[in-house]
Amino acid sequence: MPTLFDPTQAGDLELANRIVMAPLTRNRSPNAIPPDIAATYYAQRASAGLLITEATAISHQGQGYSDVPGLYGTEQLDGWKRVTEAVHQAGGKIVVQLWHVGRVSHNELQPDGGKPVAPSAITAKTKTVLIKDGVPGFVDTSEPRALQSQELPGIVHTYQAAARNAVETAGFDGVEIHGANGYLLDQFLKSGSNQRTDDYGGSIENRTRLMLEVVRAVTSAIGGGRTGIRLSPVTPANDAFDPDPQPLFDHVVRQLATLNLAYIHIIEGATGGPRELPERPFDYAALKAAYRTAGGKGAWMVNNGYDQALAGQAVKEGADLVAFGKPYIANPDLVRRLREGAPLNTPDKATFYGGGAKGYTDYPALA
Ligand code: 8OZ
Repeated sequence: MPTLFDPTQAGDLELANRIVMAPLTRNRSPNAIPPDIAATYYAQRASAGLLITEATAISHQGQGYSDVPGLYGTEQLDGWKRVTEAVHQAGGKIVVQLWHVGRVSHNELQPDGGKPVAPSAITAKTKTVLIKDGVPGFVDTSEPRALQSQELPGIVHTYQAAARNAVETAGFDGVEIHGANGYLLDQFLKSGSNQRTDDYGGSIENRTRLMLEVVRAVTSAIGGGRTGIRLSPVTPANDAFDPDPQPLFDHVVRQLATLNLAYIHIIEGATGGPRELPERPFDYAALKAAYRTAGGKGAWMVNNGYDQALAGQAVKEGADLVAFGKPYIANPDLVRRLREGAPLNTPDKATFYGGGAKGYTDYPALA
């Protein structure tokens, strides 16, 4: 019986253990360029089997928060190159999370101050982070405009270009497509945000179309074995809602099963919150069974609120990888701490979003 600490394979990625650093937004990348200390931050955490970067915008249009990084400019790719080199030097593996926020944005963050884009012109009841004079603050997201169907191939192409640049130029081991948490691809999946009447709205097949086009474009550029995807069937994050998530997500994973992905990353329950939502029931075992029955061979990665005991149990019950979020903010040597049953440092919420080294690279490892 494998444990959390045994090596494994996810597609083409050979991982030293089954502990993953979840993607964590940190808002420390002015002009969308990862700072030099990002290399230190990620390298400090390189004993994880896999590091997933913070969500990283594939285009200016895909930006929704102040000071989050991108993958669409030379200096951004150079910044990431410094990160991947430091992580590889420390013996780690790192993939970048490809992000288009869709409607979860603000005019001030968009090209020419324009409207954010979305499946439908429905404002998300959520907030984004704007940093003014160095001080982060939460503001309402702006009213979006509905994407025209002829704009969608350009977005698919942008995901593909970002994936290619990530691997070929920035030196990443692969990519994770951000299909979760109420951002663009999740907005298309769920009928609460998608009221389109073209081929990208209405039926489950239609709402799934954009995500699958993106996955196919990315895998054709860099290979399925270096591509993962993150999904959040029931999270209320960013006003995401679908009245009938089980058949929707069972369909999504059955379709993904044919694309030979490295891994499927599932957020169970509310992102960063309760694992069980009585008002939004969901059968995760059935989801995994749908994927395996359809021939899916990718690693099954679970996330949300895991501690040592719950993670050990998940691996016993057949999870291949367990992603830890907040514990990784405060514990660069989380793998060692979990293995030794050592106490964990407590993350400081005040320094999650924005700032510099404090609360970023200064959490102590065990002596
Ligand atoms: C926290 C703050 C801003 C963005 C996500 C990318 O939830 C995020 C995010 C999280 O996936």
